[in-house]
Amino acid sequence: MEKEKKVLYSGMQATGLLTIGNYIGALKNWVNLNEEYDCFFGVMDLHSLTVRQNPAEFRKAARRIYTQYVAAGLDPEKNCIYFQSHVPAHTQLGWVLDCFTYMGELNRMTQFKDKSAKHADNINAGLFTYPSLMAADILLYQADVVPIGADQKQHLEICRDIAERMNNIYGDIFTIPEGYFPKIGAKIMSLAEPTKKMSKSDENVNATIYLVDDKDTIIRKFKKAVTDSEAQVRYDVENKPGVSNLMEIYGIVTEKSMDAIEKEFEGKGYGDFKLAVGEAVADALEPMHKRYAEFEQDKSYIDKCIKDNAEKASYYANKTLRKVYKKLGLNEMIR
Ligand code: ATP
Ligand code: LTN
Repeated sequence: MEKEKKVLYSGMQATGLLTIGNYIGALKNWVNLNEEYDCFFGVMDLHSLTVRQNPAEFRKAARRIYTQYVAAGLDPEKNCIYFQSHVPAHTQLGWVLDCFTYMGELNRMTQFKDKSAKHADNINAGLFTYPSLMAADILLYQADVVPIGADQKQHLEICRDIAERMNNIYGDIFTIPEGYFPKIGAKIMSLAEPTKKMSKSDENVNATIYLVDDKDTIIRKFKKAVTDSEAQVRYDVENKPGVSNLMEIYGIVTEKSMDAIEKEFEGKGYGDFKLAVGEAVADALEPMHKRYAEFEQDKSYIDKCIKDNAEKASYYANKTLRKVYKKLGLNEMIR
């Protein structure tokens, strides 16, 4: 790869409805990174197969996430945004990396333990080897930087270990990626249980603000958010997790500090505060809703982006894959 800029890689699983947690912790921070990095953002549909999906819903959800990336401001002409399944090199390298990943390493992954407990009737081999496919995603593009949430740290560590292991045996094959963790908004909490992460797979729809929610729904959900009985807007994560979470959300969308928010709501009740948070979030999401609706009206623009970027991603991915195959001693294809 012509490495004028450093390469950045990230992605999200392709299922469910994106939440403001995904937006604040990931998507929002991805916008404009393309000025500093060559950016690749995947819609990780193959990873989603580790859990059973309804085909029709899955197809729609993955496309919705792609469109939301673009509607949130990621320019598909400046960022390579693509479906993981459109680039076969991911599974091809994934297999190779499986052969360099130890069972003991995979056994330690907390996501594997959590998801096996949650889906006890479907503990499949894909769930177990999930991290080596994720390593392939990153290493195919020779990524330098990988912005991820704290929950993905262990997966990045295993990716680095696999890459170092192969570099030690075969010489320089892969760039060793660094994780990048957002400082604020790294963990938006559930509105119903503010000591738990807001998650798109939460069954309680009131716990979560989805990016597709309209203004009334957003305000209604914030009104229901769990707080405390002190009736004072004060930032104290330990003793007031609910209020502090709302303050963080409000602070991020309005760019106000926690001090400024405390002053703004001095002497006011939670009713006023929750309404203000709801309105601010709805206003922040409005431009995205507009753009999303436009893309839905005319699907051809997104179609073209999906096609062009799959080709672009394949070009870079295949280059790394050919290099790996060659280093490993696989015979080259005769053309
Ligand atoms: P699921 O519930 O399906 O596990 P999720 O909502 O936790 O999904 P992921 O697809 O695992 O979302 O994550 C996509 C990105 O969004 C990751 O970078 C992750 O760290 C970030 N993210 C997810 N939830 C939050 C949250 N509550 N606060 C901040 N960032 C989040
Ligand atoms: N495992 C991640 C999604 C993911 C990813 C990646 C993130 C798959 N491949 C490569 C960064 C880089 C998740 O569950 N959020």
